Amino acid sequence: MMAAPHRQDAAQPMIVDGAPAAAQEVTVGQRNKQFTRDQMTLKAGDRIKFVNDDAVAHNIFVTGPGDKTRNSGVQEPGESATLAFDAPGTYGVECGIHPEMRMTVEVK
Ligand SMILES: [Cu+2]
Repeated sequence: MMAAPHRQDAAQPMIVDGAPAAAQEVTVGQRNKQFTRDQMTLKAGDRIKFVNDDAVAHNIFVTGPGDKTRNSGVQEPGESATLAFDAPGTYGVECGIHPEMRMTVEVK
């Protein structure tokens, strides 16, 4: 049995079993012209912080679901870009500068 939701205001996120429905942020590196992960599963609302650990500039280009695309712009060495994944679905992530850099993000 789940505990009854503690609800003070309908606009507040519901708290179930005492755990806040907080979004998580995970870090993925860009190193040697590769992402440090090639696949990742997230919950809706989670974020990925992409950190450029390389000596060259990178970029984050995200496709899907649907026609939605996002582009982080250029990340110089040492810079990061944080993107939220709000809608469930399968996302393709690549570097617009090095198209061989790819990862897949599954959002549940
Ligand atoms: Cu790149």
